[in-house]
Parts: sequence; C-alpha cells; structure tokens
Amino acid sequence: MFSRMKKLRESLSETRDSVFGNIVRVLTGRKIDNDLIDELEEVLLKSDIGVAATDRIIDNLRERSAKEKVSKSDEVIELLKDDISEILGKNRRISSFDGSARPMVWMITGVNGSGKTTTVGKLAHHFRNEGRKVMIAACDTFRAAAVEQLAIWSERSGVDIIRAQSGADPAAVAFDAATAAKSRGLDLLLVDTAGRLHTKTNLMAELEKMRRVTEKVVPSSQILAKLVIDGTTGQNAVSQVKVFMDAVGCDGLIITKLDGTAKGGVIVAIAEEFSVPVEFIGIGERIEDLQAFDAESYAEALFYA
Ligand SMILES: Nc1nc2c(ncn2[C@@H]2O[C@H](COP(=O)(O)OP(=O)(O)O)[C@@H](O)[C@H]2O)c(=O)[nH]1
Ligand SMILES: [Mg+2]
Repeated sequence: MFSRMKKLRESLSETRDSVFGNIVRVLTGRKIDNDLIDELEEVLLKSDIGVAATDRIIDNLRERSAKEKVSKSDEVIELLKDDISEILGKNRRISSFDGSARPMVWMITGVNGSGKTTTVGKLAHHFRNEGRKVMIAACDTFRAAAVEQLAIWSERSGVDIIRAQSGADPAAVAFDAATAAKSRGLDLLLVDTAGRLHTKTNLMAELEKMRRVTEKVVPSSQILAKLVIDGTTGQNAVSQVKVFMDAVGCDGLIITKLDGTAKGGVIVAIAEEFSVPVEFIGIGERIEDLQAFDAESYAEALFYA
C-alpha cells in the first residue's frame, strides 16, 4: 500500500510541481482574503480541472472562510484537497465481479493511441494477480501490428489470447472469444478494439455489432464498455469522453499517461462533468503501471510529494 502511494506521487510529480504546487506557494504565509481567493481561482482555472469544478471549489471556499473563519494556509489547502477528493469520488464504481456472473466481458474502447492495447495487457496482469481467470481478444483487426502488439501483452501477462488474421471481422473474433471464455468458465474477457474515430459511424456500427454477437453468448448485463482516455490531452480529454458517451456509451473510464504530464487535473474535470466512474489510471508503460483509481489518494498526491 505504501509503495502504491509512493508510485502514484512520483507519477503525478509534474502535475503537482507545475500546477497544484502553485496553490501551496500562493497560499503559504498569506492572509486569506478576497484577493487571495481571486488569485486561487486563477490558478485553479489554469489547472485543467475545468470551470465547473473551479466554481464549486471557490464558492465553497468563500462560504467556509466567511463562516468558519478559515485563516491558515494549511487549512485552506486541506479544504481544497477535500473538495477535489469529493468531486473525484462522487461517481462510485460498481463492483467488477459478483462471482456468479461469468464471464464478464469488457470492451475496451477509445481513440487511436489513447492506450487501449497497453491497458488491456495491464488489466489482464492486474486481474490475473487477483486470482481471476482472464482471456484477451484481439478485435482491432484493422492493422496486423495491433494484433501482434496484443500477442506480446498476452505473453507478458500469461493470459491466453484469441486472435484471427488481420482484416478478419472484429465481431467474429469477439464471438469466438466470448464462446471460448464461457466454455472455459473464465471470469473476464478483455476485448481490444479499434479506435478510428474519424469514421465515427463505422466505429459505432462495428462496436454495436461486436456487442450484438457477444450477447448471443453472454447476457448483456455482463458486457461492459470501458473507455480509455489519454490524460495528456487536457481539456480535449473531456470532449473526447463526451463524443464517445454520445456515440457508443461507456460505463467506466480508464485515464492513461498521467505520468509525465502536467495535465493530471483533468480527471477532476471529467468527474465533475460526467457521472461515469474513473476505474483505473495508467501511470507508465510497464505492465504494473496501472492502478485502481482511488479518489482520496489521487487528491492527496496532487498536493503532497
Ligand atoms: N507513459 C505512458 N505511456 C502509455 C500509457 N499507456 C499507454 N502508453 C503508451 O501510449 C502509446 C499508445 O498505446 P496503445 O496501447 O498502442 O494505444 P491504442 O492505439 O489505444 O491501442 C504506446 O506507446 C504506449 O506505450 C501510460 O499510462 N503511460
Ligand atoms: Mg491498439
């Protein structure tokens, strides 16, 4: 647990040093008055947490500083941290497995380059470590390289892969994989998908078809769509969630590449804007660089090294 928090803090160092650390710097040794709150508002608006979350936090701060006479800078930092933690935690995730519904099927969606294939590999490793029986399906059949890339993750994670020739119908691969996962009594099938968002209608039709054929084998309540979002894109990430939600829907988010970006505040904007929970975060390229999302730890790591 300790090393998990340490790793999270290290990964968020850029966001902390260039954004949230400024809040601490602005506050330290200052009297809490309207000028200071205005200054804070400015810093927050530049932090990728978005206008809505900034408004909520600043309103709350004004109210509480008036009512409770909050005057010390560290009290204000705690207040801000609690508010951010509350926003991050407002969309509670539903539990992944109830033990009887088997297999669960997670369709991993998102635009090209967001980190879908990598995340499938990490998730396979994560759930296998939890003692789950996992399989992965290579349904980004558009490029041969995508299938090969997933095959490497299959080896790394020690999880079986269902694959076909490149150019095969992704729905046919999904169907075969779901059939195999069911007959083997597996807990989880992770489906890697293509992300050609510029042909949105095609992508939508493709994902819908994959779901439709999978439903012939697995009840629809066991088929979930998880959306992978590249955290380095800042406010663009927010519009990407919206586009995907409108086009294909999703019931859980995975935000990647939070290591080495200053835009880690974007998760706050996403949590504020949507009611879908962030379930995992990607904090590196290695197999173990995935963490189940925890609102409190995340808020803590934004402020403190
Ligand atoms: N630093 C970092 N890189 C990542 C993370 N997740 C994915 N990547 C990298 O992002 C690039 C695209 O990932 P990929 O899984 O191929 O994306 P896909 O096109 O959505 O399948 C690869 O170079 C990955 O190594 C992450 O959490 N952190
Ligand atoms: Mg891919």
